[in-house]
Amino acid sequence: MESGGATLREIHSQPEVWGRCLNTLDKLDLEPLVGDKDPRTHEWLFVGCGTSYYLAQAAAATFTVLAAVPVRAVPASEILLFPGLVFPNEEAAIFPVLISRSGHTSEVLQVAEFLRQRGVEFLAVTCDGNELTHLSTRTLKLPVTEESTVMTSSFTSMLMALQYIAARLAGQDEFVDALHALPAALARLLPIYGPRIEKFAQRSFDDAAFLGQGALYPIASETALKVMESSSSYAQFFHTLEFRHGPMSIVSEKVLVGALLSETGYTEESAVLLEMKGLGGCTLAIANQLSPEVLRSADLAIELALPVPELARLVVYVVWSQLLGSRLGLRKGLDPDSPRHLSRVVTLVH
Ligand code: F1P
Repeated sequence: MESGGATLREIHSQPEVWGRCLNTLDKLDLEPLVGDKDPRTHEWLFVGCGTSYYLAQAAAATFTVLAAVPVRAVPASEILLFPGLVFPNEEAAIFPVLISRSGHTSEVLQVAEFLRQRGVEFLAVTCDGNELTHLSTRTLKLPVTEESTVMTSSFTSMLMALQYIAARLAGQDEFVDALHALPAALARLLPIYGPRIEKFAQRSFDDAAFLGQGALYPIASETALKVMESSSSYAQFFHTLEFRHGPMSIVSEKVLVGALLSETGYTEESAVLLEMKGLGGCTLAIANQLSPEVLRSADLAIELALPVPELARLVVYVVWSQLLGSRLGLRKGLDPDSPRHLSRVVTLVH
C-alpha cells in the first residue's frame, strides 16, 4: 500500500464513521451504563493515555460546561503512581471513565484492576474492546476499526460519544442535534481544505507550536501530538495567551504557529496569532469564522462555518492536524502508517 495510505483513508472516512457512531448512540440505552451515576452526585473522572488522555481532557471540559459540574481528567499513570493525588478522599463518590481505543494499553488495564480491587465501578469506552471490556460490566464499544498506529477517527468518535452522553445527561437535546450535523459538515470541508493542507505541508519547519484555550486546549495538545507522531517533528502546545509569556522567543520564519481560535476568546486569541505573524512566524489559523486581518495574514486559514454550538465543533477542529501530521510526514519521506519508535498499543512488560 502507498505510504500513509491507511492513516489518510481513516482520516477521510470520518464523516461516514461519525454517522455510524451516532446511529449506535441513538439506539443505546444509557440507563445501565450511567443511569445511577448522576454527574451532580458522582465526580466523573476521565482517564486515558496519549491521544486518549487528551480526549479525556476534552470530554471533561464538555461535561463541566454542559452538566455544570466539576470534572477531572488524568493520565492513567497518575492514578498508578500517585493515587493519593487523584483519590485524596476514599469516601468521595467518583465515577471513572476509562478511555482506550485498543482496550489493551497496560496502564489503563492496571487502573481497571486498581479500581476493581477497591470496588469502584467504572465505564469503559473503547473501539477494539479487548481485555478492558472484560473488566467492567459498563462498556461502550464503538463501531470504529482503525488499522493505523496513530489515532484519528477513534479519537473523534470516542470524543463525540462522550459529548453525546454529556448532552443526554444534561437534557440538552439540541446539542445532540448539533452533533448529528457534523458528518455532513466535515464531508463538505474535507475536499476544500485537504488539498490546501497538502500544499502547505510542502514547507519545512524547525519547530511547531499549537495554541488553544478553553476546551480547545486539549485539541491543541492532540494537534501537537498528531504532528509529532505522524511526522517525527517536535511540536509543542500552549494556552494561546500563555505563548507571549516566554515561548514566543522561538518564533522565526521556520517556526509554525498554529492557533485553534475559539469564538468566545476570538479577539484576544487572534491578536496573539497576528503578533506572531508580525514577528516573522509562519501561521495557521483555524476558527469557525475568521476576521479579515487573520484571513489576510495567515499562511493557511481554515474556516469551519459550522452552525452549531462552540463545544460541538471540537472534533472538526482536530481533523486538520491529522492531515497536516500525515502530509508533513510524507513530505519528510516517512510513512505515517508506521511512525518511528511507536507501536499501536503501549504494553509494559514487568
Ligand atoms: C493510546 C496510545 C495512543 C498512541 C500510541 C500508543 O492507546 O497512547 O494514543 O498513538 O500509539 O497508544 P489506547 O489506550 O487508546 O489504545
